[in-house]
Amino acid sequence: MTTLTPDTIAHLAAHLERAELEAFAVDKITDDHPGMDEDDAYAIQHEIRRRKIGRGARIVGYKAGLTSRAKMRQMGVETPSYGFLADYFAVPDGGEVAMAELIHPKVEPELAFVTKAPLRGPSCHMAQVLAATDFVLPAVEIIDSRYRDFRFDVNSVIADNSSSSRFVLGGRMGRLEDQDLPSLGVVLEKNGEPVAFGAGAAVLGHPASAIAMVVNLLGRRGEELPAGSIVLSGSITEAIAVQAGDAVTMRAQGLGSLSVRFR
Ligand code: OOG
Ligand code: MG
Repeated sequence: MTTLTPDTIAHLAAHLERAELEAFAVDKITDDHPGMDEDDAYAIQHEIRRRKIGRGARIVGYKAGLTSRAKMRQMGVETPSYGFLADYFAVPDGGEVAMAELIHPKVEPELAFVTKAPLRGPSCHMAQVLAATDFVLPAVEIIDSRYRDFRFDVNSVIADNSSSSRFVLGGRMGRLEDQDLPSLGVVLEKNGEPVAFGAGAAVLGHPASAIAMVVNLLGRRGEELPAGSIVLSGSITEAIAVQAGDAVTMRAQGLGSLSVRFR
């Protein structure tokens, strides 16, 4: 049940999307709307998605957020969430991100699932996710909260598309038959120094659980996850802040590596 009026939802979506497109920080929206609930927050996020589609953007998939203890602890938010991924968020492996387009980005090592069959909630199980997965790939998500000082609560961050900003896929396609995802190790390096480490189990015990969670939350809104979607698992480690001049590499056990630079 939403508590905000359709006008307020549209206004807040326009406000947060402008902050994204013009790269400026804003106050968290729950300061002015303390009574808003999770349904309001997703309604705002979906209104941002609708605005982008209206301008010709394509939705290529979704991302799970706040699915590891490391992330929950870092952000002080304990509720996993999702956001959408638009086509222009994608950065090629080895590519460059212009700091001028972002506010205060951070990088996160994740696993991307690419689906070959549609998935529908509300009772999607991890096993169905595995059956519908074509392959997995290492991914670096670049998050960029539109909120001042990267500080928010659960409903503010959901409305802000769960801080989605850019993502990089790379490395090698992994077939699930060959993978032990909970024990798959990852290393994140910044300027050649290892800065964060983890294994797939950090994400809800098994990264496929995070994909099931996204499908079930989409199902609550009557939406299915189409075949051919990219879904990011959520960060395995805490997120690492980056600045102009930084180079970031993710290494994933058996799945190669990928890199991105910030200028
Ligand atoms: C929210 C998004 C979190 C992840 O992988 O956990 C996220 C945030 O921390 O800004 O993308
Ligand atoms: Mg993430």
